Amino acid sequence: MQETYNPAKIEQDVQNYWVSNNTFRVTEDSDREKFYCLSMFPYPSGKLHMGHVRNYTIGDVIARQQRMLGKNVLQPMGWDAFGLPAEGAAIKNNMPPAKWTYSNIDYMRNQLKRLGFGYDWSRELATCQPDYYKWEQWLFTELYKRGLVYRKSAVVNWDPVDQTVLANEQVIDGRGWRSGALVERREIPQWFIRITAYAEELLAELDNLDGWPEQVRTMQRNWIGRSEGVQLDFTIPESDDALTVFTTRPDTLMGVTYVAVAAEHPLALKAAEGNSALTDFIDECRQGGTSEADIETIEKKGMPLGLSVIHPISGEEVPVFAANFVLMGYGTGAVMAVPAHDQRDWEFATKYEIPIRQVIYAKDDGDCSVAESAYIEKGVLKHSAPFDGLTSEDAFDAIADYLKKAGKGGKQVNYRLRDWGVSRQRYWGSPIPMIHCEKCGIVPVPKADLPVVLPEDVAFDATGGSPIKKMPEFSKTTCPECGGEAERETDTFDTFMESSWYYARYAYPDADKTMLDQRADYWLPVDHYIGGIEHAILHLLYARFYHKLMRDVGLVSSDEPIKNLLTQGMVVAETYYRNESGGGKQWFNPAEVDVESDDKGHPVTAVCHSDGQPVEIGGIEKMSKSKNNGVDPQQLIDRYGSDTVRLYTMFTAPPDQSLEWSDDGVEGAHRFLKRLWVLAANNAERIKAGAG
Ligand code: OV8
Ligand code: ZN
Repeated sequence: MQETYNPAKIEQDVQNYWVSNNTFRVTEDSDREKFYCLSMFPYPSGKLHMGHVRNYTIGDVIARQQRMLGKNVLQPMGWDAFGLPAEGAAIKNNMPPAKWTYSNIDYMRNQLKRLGFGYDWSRELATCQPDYYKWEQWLFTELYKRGLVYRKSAVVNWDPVDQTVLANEQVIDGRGWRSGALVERREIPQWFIRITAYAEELLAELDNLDGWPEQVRTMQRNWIGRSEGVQLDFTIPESDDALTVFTTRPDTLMGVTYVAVAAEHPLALKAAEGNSALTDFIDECRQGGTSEADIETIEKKGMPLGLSVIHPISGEEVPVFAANFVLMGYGTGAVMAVPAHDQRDWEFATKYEIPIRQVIYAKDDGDCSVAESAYIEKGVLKHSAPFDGLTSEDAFDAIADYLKKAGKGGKQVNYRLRDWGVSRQRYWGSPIPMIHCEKCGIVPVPKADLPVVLPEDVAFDATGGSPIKKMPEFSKTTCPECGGEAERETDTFDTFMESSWYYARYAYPDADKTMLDQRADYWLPVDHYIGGIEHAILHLLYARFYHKLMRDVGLVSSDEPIKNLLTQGMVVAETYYRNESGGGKQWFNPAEVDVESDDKGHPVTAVCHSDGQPVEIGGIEKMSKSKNNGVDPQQLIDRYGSDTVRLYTMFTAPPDQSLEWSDDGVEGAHRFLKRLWVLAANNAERIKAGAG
């Protein structure tokens, strides 16, 4: 044993030993207790960041402990390889996304190996490989046959200058990321998977996931958002149609003073014919992004359609407004408005001088005035004949019954959860395996013709639009049913499609006959899953949903994919900047500044060492490119070795809490390992004897 600590040599020797002995390779063994330890697989974005190092170190420690307990431990690794960043890089570097992706994978795989994580590399997968995405294409066609997949118009962000659809993250302050043009909302046909058919089960089983943080379960519950309410119809005069709305507060029904519909609502479009002010307003409403956050932050605006609908109980005429905060894709595209008892409605009514009619009063005669703001509490009904005197709770049932008897509505359970829109008008993703035939309509690609392979050798033009949308070699095909000329779907899947089932495919990564086999049932569910809290809702909900879909087509027998979940905390660090003349900020990496700290270790002053001039201290934030406060793990590995980096990340903070970066802490971890090494080297004989 050497006397000085030489991590580069030790780590290399040990890693070579692991490779030649297949130390981490595992097979199914029904005589041993299995343990499946999984860390969220990375996007191959270029190189590892500290968040990855932390995630994978935590996972490796758990895996190692379980191995020491004698279990048959599976710990795999792979690549979440599709997605928008590869397209951005392709445009910037004039390189096809596939090439960029595969070269990043090679670099990052080496980094993971250098960090010494105990992965079974024989199971490695990359989601951009046709033999991987083939199976989600196949599942999609199966779901289509079962009525769980459908196509319907939905709004997208449209860049009128680049003439292309933008992803939500490409819309910045309502403008296109490349062109800077005001983004418009456009409706185009898109593919959906009916996750709402599983809403009840996805919600109910959260109660059994006792190995999950309560916080994550609460977030999923809120996202699914089950609410009990009433659906009811306002009749449209001189028409057979009704305007249907859903409300969780039927007790306030007699206080409705207007109804608001989406700008794209058929009623609004009809009213706009020959009404130029309304047409202009509808056009204006089309501007701005489509995300929920975009809608929440816009200034609420509306315009009367110049028509009324009939209140289902009072028979009064109620004016209809088009409003920019009501979206066609959400519910029925229409909402009843009760300004006295809903704050948003109150503000809207005040702005447009619509009457505010109070119908709920405090039970205890307390203050319930609606002069300054809405009164949103429950209470007792007034001005609501024939329901006067009822409590809100009793009125719920009474009004629901009344509507039911009148054939104008009734109780309904509603979910906030929407069906999962899986089509993206982007290039770097799995092609959606559908064919459009003029004669036969939509025809799924037959299993024998799968996968529909995404062409990898492509060039992007200046607009950044998807190249396969302009490639007849890709889109022209023949109809599997009638043999006539047909068009392929050129949209691709949301990348959450790939990450929703990769955990199962690791059990069976090289299979080419079926999506999964009984090996998946040996390894599943994942015993411990480790990843960032940013995936608390979408990824983890889609993974649960996919698992149930795979169960229902007979591929797995468990109900839930993940037994225990650990959401790791962020890696955070101090930020440093200078104000620029244009109002922006220039951010300095912690490695570029010298800091004076007070006796508690808090930085007091900082100077940039290249020019000796001061920089501002910006506070502690998540390590990120935009604030330039990231510490490159590779530099630390080169300088101290992997064990120092791993030891430091494990000892500095509990896994689920944020880890505040400290260079001194890394030094300390390194000194500790050096001392430990010397201690062991000096006592090598005694240790050997003791162990023997
Ligand atoms: C810093 N491919 C997806 C993904 O998130 C996962 C898939 C299952 C949907 C790092 C950042 C400072 C975690 C992340 C994830 C994993 C892979 C990052 C946590 C945020 N963070 N903390 N500190 N640099 N891929 O490549 O982005 O949540 O668990 O590792 O991350 S990823
Ligand atoms: Zn046909």
